[in-house]
Amino acid sequence: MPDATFHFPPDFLWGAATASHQVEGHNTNNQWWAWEQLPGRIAQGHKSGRACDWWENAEADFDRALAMNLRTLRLSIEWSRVEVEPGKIDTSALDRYRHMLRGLRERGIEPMVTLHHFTDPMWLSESGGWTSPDVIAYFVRYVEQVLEALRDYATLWCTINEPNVYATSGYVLGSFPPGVRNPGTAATILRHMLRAHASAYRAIHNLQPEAQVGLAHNLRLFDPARPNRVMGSDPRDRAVAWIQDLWFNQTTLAALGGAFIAPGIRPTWWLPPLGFGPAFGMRKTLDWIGLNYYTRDRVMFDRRAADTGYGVQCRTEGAEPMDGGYGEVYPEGIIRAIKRLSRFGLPIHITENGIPDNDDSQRPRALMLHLHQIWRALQDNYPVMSYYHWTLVDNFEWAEGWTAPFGLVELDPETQTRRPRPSADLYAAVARGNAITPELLNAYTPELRQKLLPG
Ligand code: IFM
Repeated sequence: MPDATFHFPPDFLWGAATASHQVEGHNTNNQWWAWEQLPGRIAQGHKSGRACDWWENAEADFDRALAMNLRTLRLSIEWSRVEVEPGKIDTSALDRYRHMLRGLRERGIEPMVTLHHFTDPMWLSESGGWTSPDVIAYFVRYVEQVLEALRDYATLWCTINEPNVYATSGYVLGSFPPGVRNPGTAATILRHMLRAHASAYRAIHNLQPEAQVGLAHNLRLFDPARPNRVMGSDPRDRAVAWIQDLWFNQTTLAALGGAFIAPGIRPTWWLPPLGFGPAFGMRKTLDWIGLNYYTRDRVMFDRRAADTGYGVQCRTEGAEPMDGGYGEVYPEGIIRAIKRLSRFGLPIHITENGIPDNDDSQRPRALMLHLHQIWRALQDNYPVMSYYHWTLVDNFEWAEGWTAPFGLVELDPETQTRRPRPSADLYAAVARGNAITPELLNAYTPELRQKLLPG
């Protein structure tokens, strides 16, 4: 008789992930705040406004995290609050962060601190943002200030969240500020972000030798859409899926592995415009790698879609779509992504995973299925250290505004009223028992229970 409970390792960390601009409120000094004021940029004209009011009272949500038995919380530092003008540090902002981190520690919650999560100070974006290599030194200068102020309260650092999403959304799709559509510039941005990560890695270790430093990569899977009797899948679809993966995943992963890096807009004579250059200084700049996993795309060749590498997304027949066109629920993808990242030979933190689902009709089941895949990965000895659910409380979802609620806890941003969704209870139960129990399987995924534990 198999053990009917799926246990996680005793030191496995259960957590939730957030980001400064999405939760703090009134982050008026960054490029996102300015972008939100422009008509037509954010769904339904929404604004971040007070967000989840964390600048005033993050501690009430820390209590909620504790009540859910979470042992870690991922939050980010807002560069635009810390460095209000070039070189001008606001020590009261650092005091507030110190207070937050101390508050987490007092609750027995280990902070994971992200240093850049999509937002830039206005002074930086007004001078071209990440297009100039000067940004690397600016970023390191800011990171050093943060380390000096906060190193007594955190050792788990995430340098940059999803450089691939920042570059793609802001400079290929144009859905994030500055709304540019220029793949060459996107490659430059990505290159500078990855170099900034490497420099920040070294700066952090200089100031805190025991630091554990990583980067969160959003790994979206790209699979060919149409089957082919002879070759398994349509070769044209396979080619475009490969191209999209090359840009979105492999460019970043290869650079982090020290192999090659996208050249950016000004290729030299020895570096062809669409080729890659050696990634000097990138090797050994990770103590762990972060996986943000949400979904996969089924990609079909379309000769009119030059902007997206001649690939368009299509629906998988029979797949369960997430709310708001966010893609399909594809839990098996998380184990594929874990396997891919395991090539680094480093600890893996699942730094984000979640689903937008206002009425919580899909989240409990999706959560269970993803956690079961992670459990499977652990059985195969993949070094997964933690799981951070995105997210604790509904927050400001960038271009989607408040229309894509990812929270375990529902939030009314007007009144700041919170109401735990059923999945909050489920997640609290998993974290409490450090396991998926047969009772939980029965309650949330009876078909999985039947498959795994028949009878
Ligand atoms: O809300 C975002 C987060 O800021 C970065 N990763 C994906 C999440 C959901 O879209």
